[in-house]
Amino acid sequence: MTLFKKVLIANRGEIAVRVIRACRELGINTAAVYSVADKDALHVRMADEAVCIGPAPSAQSYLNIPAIISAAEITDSEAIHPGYGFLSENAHFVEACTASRITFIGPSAENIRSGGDKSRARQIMKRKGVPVVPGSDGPVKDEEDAMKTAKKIGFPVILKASAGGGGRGMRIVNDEKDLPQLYHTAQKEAFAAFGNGDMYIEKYISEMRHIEVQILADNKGGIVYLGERDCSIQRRHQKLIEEAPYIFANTKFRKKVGETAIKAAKALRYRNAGTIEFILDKDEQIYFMEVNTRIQVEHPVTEMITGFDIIKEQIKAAAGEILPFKQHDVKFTGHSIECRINAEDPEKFIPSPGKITLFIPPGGPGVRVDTAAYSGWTVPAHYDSLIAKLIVHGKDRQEAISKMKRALREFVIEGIKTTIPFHLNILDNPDFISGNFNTHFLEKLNKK
Ligand code: MV4
Repeated sequence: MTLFKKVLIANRGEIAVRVIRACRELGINTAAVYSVADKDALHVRMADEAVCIGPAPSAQSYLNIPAIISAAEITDSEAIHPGYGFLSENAHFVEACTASRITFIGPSAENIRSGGDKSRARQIMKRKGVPVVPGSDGPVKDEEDAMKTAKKIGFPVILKASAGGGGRGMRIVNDEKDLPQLYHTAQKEAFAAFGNGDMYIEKYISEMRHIEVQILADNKGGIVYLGERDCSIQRRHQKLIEEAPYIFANTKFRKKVGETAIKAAKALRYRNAGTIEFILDKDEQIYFMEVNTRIQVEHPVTEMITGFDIIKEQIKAAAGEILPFKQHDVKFTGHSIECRINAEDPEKFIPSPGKITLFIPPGGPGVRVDTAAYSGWTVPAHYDSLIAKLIVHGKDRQEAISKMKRALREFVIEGIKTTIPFHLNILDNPDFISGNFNTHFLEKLNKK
């Protein structure tokens, strides 16, 4: 089986660098794209060639489908890796690639549509016997329908936008009398953000952990799970710390959630890498929440405990190779944690772009840094503030925490503010250390 001769990377920052590295190891040439604001970016230097695709605003560059397809054509790229964000979950983009006979390295357009329509994904899962939280069967018709469903499942409920993401169009309703108002504001918000006001309802699970399963599928029906991640440490729907495995997972739990994820993926005839997100309630019951049809920021923690290179596997699967291993070949070793380091004020969480005057990343045993930053580079204000992912691997969780603290202290980033002090604080928190946390950990921390 021959892989691609050249892959175009339709992204920037650490994920573009990560994909270039995977291509290099596979002997594939790379073409980068960049905006005017990224002319000095590391991904541009690292790729074999680079094409400027437009001005700084992403709508005119990294989201510009004709510019990216043209860049693939002029560089003779056979495939495009979209990374995460930007065009990674855009079904039209997948179709534009196919129309230009370029392979999209990722799931099918149909997979992306199913994942993006959250009420439909939920409905499909319910019908296929994948556990879902009690709630509506698909979207609700109107406010009256919403009320009827809410009364049936009982308050509190959570209203969610079918096209939702990042918490927009989402409202918790504790009392029946608040539903009409909250339904209308949530729907308005959803319509403004996504151009789609479809809403669905679920029973609100107040004490949940966010557990997700990495899956990998070839184009011939082969599929494996690479274990779960705990992504409960989040703030305003932005994950800040992720780890694998889930601290309280035993072999039986891993098999149950893994096989449930495969059932969910099979229901969608899923291809390539993806993630099935679950709610884990206080009684350790799992419920399907969403499917993420892209490589995720936190994929490295899974790579660290399984030894697989998920990006390389994505590329091989997209080239038509069948999965080179079976479920029983997937072994889980030790514990991995990732801290997302953002160019932000660690107290106010507001962006802190600017010139990095000194950048000295940590190293040593069990430490991995995925970044596109370097000394003298200016963090542009136009994009996401993620500037580095610090990932550690230890024999157990305790060793991973010690390594993370050591590595965070070693990390030198001067000239801008970063979230390193925030992470050091969390790693000393007794509830974090004992594993006594859920998705509301950071909100509660601020109230103490
Ligand atoms: C939930 C939930 C409780 N019950 N669903 C979904 C998207 C993700 N970003 C947050 N989501 C949640 N879905 C049910 N059925 C709790 C959350 C949730 C949350 C909700 C409101 C405010 C803050 C939150 C933080 C984490 C998780």
